[in-house]
Amino acid sequence: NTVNVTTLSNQVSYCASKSNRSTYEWIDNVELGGMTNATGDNGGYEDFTSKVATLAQGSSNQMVVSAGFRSTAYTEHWAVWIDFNQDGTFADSEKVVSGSSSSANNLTATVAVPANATLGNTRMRVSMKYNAAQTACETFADGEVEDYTVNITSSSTKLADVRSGDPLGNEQSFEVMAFPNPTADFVQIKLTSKADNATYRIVNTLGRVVKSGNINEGNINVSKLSTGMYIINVNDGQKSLTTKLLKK
Ligand SMILES: [Ca+2]
Ligand SMILES: [Ca+2]
Ligand SMILES: [Ca+2]
Repeated sequence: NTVNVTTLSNQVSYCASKSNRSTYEWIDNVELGGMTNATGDNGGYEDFTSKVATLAQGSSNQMVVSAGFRSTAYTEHWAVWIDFNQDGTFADSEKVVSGSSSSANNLTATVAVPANATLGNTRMRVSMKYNAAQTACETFADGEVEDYTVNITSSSTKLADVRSGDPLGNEQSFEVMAFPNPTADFVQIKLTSKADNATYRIVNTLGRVVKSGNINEGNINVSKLSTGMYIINVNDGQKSLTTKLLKK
């Protein structure tokens, strides 16, 4: 009798991660290790593990990521993990890229491969989340997640390609801010998103709109409002953003 034994060496499964909405922002480009993948809105998650980036143990590699925006550009937080020890989990130490930007340009970052990374094919997760930093297994509101394959090789036969782009930075992230706050007479409303024609409504605790207009008008006179707490609701043409205002 013959017994055939099949060894499932790389049959690890990974946690799920996705966004619930990618209508307004999505990942539109990923480049690493000879692999390039320009895409559109993939519905919050896409399995691109048929795409393989080749990286050598101990090497330093230029990576490109890029956001696509429907119209308004928002601050997006980026994170990239590579499962270097092929154990099926993305450890904190396997996070190779992190940062934030509201640029739609190609953004560059450097990916360092440990000298003891396990050889062969493994998983890379590229995550872009609106307005806050993400974890590797998170389902979040807005943004996109794409999974790829990375082939770890023992030696580098060529230098890593040098891609053009802007360095991925660390942009401060808030949706909407009112200042000064508290205020007695005037307030200004500031967004991190680059909306051209955002409108605001100031709503009292009874839910009544006491003032409204376009945020580009500059100083908003609130001197006639009663003292107390208000909600400022901003519509940037796509999303509804809120913050609180205390009237002195
Ligand atoms: Ca995409
Ligand atoms: Ca791992
Ligand atoms: Ca882009």
